[in-house]
Amino acid sequence: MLLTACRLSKALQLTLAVVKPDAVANPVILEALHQSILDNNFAIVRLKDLAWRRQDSERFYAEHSGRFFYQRLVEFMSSGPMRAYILAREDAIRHWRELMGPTKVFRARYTSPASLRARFGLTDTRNTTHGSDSVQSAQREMAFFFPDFQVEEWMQREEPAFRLGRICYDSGKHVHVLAKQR
Ligand code: 3AN
Repeated sequence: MLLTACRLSKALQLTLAVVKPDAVANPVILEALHQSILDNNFAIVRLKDLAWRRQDSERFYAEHSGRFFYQRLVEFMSSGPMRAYILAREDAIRHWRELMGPTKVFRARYTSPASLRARFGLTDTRNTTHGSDSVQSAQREMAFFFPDFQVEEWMQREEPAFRLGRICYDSGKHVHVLAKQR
């Protein structure tokens, strides 16, 4: 599949997206989320299925350690398998957060009924997806989940081809690859 709609002059942005354990536990929801990523013109640069130990969860959410929901959050995020993505798109961070919808599921259902959290979220903790909220957090979070991924190298070597739509979707690996690689 060529991303022909994405012939852009502005450099693509990368973001880290996570499908949380509540959604991975339901194969129909996991598939619907994956399809939403494709339908919303994100290119899938990396995909990884993984599970966290409690200490991974505590480290990732250290900034929330004083909050009332922290214990609940770290337990939940280490309670089962997750799926992490590196996504590329123009303004990927903003677009992915818009697609997710507000943190609180009740609010999401009210203000953004088509969002992922409105459609699939269960509670404010079990709210289906995560997305980086700034360029800095995207850098940190991509390194956390994909320590071998080199952002600068990808921007130099692959971003131009991704931006020009010279990619195709590998339906076996569920990621986009440079068209010449196939
Ligand atoms: P977001 O994921 O929308 O950027 P953050 O960064 O404020 O929201 O919160 C991180 C995670 O902490 C949320 N995705 C959610 O799982 C959990 N969380 C945030 N606020 C609450 C809350 N009021 N009650 C329960 N869990 C919450």
